[in-house]
Amino acid sequence: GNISKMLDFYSQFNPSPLSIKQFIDFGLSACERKSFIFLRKELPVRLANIMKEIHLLPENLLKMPSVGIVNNLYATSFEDIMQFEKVDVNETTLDKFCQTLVKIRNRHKDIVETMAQGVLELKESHDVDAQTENNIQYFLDRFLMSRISIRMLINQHKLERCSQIRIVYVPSHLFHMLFELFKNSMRAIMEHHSSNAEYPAIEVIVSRGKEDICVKMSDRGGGIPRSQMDHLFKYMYSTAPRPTKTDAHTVPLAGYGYGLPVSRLYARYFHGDLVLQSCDGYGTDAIIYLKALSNEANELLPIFNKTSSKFYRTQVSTTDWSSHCGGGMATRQLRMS
Ligand code: W6P
Repeated sequence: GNISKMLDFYSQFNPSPLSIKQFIDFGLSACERKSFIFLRKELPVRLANIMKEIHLLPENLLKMPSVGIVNNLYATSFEDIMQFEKVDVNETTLDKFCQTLVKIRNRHKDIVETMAQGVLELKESHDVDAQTENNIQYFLDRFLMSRISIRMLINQHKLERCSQIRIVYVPSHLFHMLFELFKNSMRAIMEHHSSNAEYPAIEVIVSRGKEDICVKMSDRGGGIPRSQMDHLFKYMYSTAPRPTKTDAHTVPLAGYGYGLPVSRLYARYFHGDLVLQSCDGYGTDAIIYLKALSNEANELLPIFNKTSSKFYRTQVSTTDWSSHCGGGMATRQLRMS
């Protein structure tokens, strides 16, 4: 119907990445009207881009009830914003728009858990092959990054309305990343030194250079085997028991094992990164890299196009190098989060 036509229309546009400098300048000028004009186009573009991508997911996953829920929530929010496509801009419009954004933000509050649930539903009902797992990893990175960016836009619009300059990403994104890293280090230390009376401290170094701000956290928690390293960032590798609903609200994504991959997305969102380096038997370094310059800190956004859709159809290549390092590490399960 009409909505799918609008989806086709808006998904043709590429999202427009903003820099932190632009977010700050937007906030300084505090022009709610300008912000509205920008968002009533940009939000549908970002929603449509990721909604198109949802439809490319493996069919088995698309059929899962939780993925259906996610799909419908996105469609509803897209329709909500369509109401503002051609309206006159006045105080009433601005008020209504703001209320709509709050409604959308609340509607999508638990969508990461719902999507994670969908992946669990798939895991429990089907054998998941490497190709499917690869697709899901690719999709979730893009889906979650899209969500981070949409929430950033909504939060910034709200702040413009309520006050002077404030920027919302630094505190909440940084909190999420540090919380996750401290949690992992602390657990590793406690498990590695369980019989000792004293635990080695976590060492944190913060540096600022011309280009980068770095936060390095070093623990002596016994480290991680090199073969396990990649798994730490895999959504499908989470093996911890399912949390209760209440847990999910007190701790960022407790139990779904999305803590590290999502933390890395927060770092990458403004062209930073999060990397781990470990010495098996000794300890682990985690480094958060952030752009020091606000004009270099641009949003990194997924774009729906031929390249992205091709990814979902491309076989994972396993044949151009010999395999097998032995040890069966790929199937050994690691408790994360
Ligand atoms: C560990 C495992 C880990 C993951 C992320 C951050 C720190 C650490 N330390 O042993």
